[in-house]
Amino acid sequence: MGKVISIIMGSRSDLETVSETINVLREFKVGFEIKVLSAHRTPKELARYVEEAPKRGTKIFIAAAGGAAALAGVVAAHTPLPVIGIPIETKSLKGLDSLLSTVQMPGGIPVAAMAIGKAGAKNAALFALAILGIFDKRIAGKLGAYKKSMRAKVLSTKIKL
Ligand code: RP5
Repeated sequence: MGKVISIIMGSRSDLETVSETINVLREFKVGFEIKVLSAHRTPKELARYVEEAPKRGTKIFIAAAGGAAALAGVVAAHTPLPVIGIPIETKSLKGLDSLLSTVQMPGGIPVAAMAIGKAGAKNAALFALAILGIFDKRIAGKLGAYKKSMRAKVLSTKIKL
């Protein structure tokens, strides 16, 4: 299958959050590549990377950034492939800044914006897998099993008061 998912982080400081994405992709044995590139600090290199990644096998981009988080939108501006955005939780505004910057895209340039922080990072991987699962029975089957085990875990919860 190769490295079908490309993860881009605005900064190395985003890695703690993005490790949630990586863990899920590893669990599902789906190949990915990961790169630090910023919409503001390295705009030209970002555009080049997004344009060249599909030649190496990228089918879906996941972009994680915090603050004035232009990253996912700029990635989407440079590719027709699906782009999933992770708004990183920030110290100053708790990630509301990142969320709004990621989700409020102009018509014509869609970004699938996830929740702020680690839940969003986990869901970015699961959402990418759901897209791949449309065409890949192995992934669809594993996703089904993942949800089944989550359901079983919730239903087996005992509360002792
Ligand atoms: C964003 O600015 C990055 O995605 C990161 O979340 C935030 C802060 O970056 P650093 O100053 O920690 O490098 O572009």
